[in-house]
Amino acid sequence: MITAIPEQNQTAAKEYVQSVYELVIKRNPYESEFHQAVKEILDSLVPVFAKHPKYKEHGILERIVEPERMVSFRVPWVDDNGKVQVNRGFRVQFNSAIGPYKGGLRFHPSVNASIIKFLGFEQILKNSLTGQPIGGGKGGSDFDPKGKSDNEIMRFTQSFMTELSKYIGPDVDVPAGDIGVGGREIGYMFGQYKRLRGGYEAGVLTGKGIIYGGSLARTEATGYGCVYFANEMLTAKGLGFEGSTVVVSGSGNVSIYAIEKAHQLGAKVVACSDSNGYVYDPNGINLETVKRLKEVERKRIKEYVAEHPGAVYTEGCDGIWSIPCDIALPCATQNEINEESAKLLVANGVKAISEGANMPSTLEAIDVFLNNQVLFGPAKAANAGGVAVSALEMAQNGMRLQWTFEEVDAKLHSIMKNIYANSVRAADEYGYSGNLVVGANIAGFLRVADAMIAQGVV
Ligand code: NDP
Ligand code: 2IT
Repeated sequence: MITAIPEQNQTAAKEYVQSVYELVIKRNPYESEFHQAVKEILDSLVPVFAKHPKYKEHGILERIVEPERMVSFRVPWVDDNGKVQVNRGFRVQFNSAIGPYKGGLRFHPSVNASIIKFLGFEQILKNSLTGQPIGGGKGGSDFDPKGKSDNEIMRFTQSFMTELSKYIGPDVDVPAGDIGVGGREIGYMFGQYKRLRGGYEAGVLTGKGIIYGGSLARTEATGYGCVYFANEMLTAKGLGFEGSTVVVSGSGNVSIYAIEKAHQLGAKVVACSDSNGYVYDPNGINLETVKRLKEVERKRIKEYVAEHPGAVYTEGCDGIWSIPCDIALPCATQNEINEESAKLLVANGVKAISEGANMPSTLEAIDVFLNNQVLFGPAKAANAGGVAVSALEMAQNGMRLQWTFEEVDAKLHSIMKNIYANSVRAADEYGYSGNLVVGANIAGFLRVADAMIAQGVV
């Protein structure tokens, strides 16, 4: 039910939220990605603070923007030439109001405190939206896995885990994968953690291999979930994937399974990319080729065209958004769609965007989509399927049993439907019908905020 909120409450809430945002900038200078994530969320929460003064009285905003803990550590390792290398490791334990810290680890040269904090901050509300008992965390390193041998990856991950192990545990903090961290890296980290602990704590990491405690459908979960979410938005408008043209950026874990599910639903995915460039295949992307090139051979997406002569490779990433499509699934990295790309997508008739990556659209790009009535599924809702199945992996580990692929997939599907329904409901209730950015932020926030109030000032 929409209840009218007095004008002066709105103004006061706006000023309050702005003052907390300014505090964040002052306290965390130069952290532009973190500022961006905080701005998007805080602006959405104005109607909540206008309606419910209790959240201000309990200092929820001031507390939620400050991580409970953040560690940064040295990761020394020796490369194949016998040379000592030093990387920097991070873990932010942002919020544990509704469960142990939960969130991925990213290995990419761009990783710094700002990127880890933006991801950790987003993760608080994303995890809350899943309805599962998981708090928000994130970590990673500026280590670049590209071009490294298997042995180098193992030595690095063992060194990384030697320090990280001091801060994590199945009831404390449960990392998983993200960019540059997949099954191989999780396996090496799990082995090292087990050796250090002297016990088999299966629930300490998720995304594990199926034979040693992993969940079926975790590999597929983020990509499938992103498509399930898009499908909810589309069917509500009488649209769907069947017969549509889709563009998916990236060609990693999230992209591959987004492409797979889009194909299963009868769409044609015509393009995908990596950090060097993109391929356009008017016949539809051959997913078996992409899987082999990326998951097995760890090659560049450019190699695709050698096997598919009808396809064209273009150097550079931005151009992928100039390809006309009905549905766009950005699944690579943050800020990959700027205002200009968003305008191009709109001009070419895009109907829906579902964000598989974290914060792939700039704030200006989001405005373009919302102002042009494009269906827009924000990352923390649309890509929550990965962490949701991670929480199902934790549950299976706790029970020492394994569900079938179909069981996990059915639970994932229903979680994505619930996230959509709850985001729609929150947007309606606070007077922002159709705006899932506001809806997802409010629905995610309320659960965490109420738990924080119940637990006192900690
Ligand atoms: P992967 O490492 O498997 O794949 C990442 C893909 O994105 C690769 O194709 C990579 O290209 C491309 N990419 C990475 N960095 C850049 C960059 N700076 N510019 C352009 N392209 C880039 O990672 P994931 O698929 O796991 O993650 C993709 C996105 O999804 C990230 O934003 C991540 O945070 C998010 N996400 C992941 C979840 C998961 O379960 N894995 C869950 C929820 C969100 P290249 O190979 O050239 O580096
Ligand atoms: O951004 C994310 O939600 C992830 N990388 C997945 C986190 C997880 O714990 O599965």
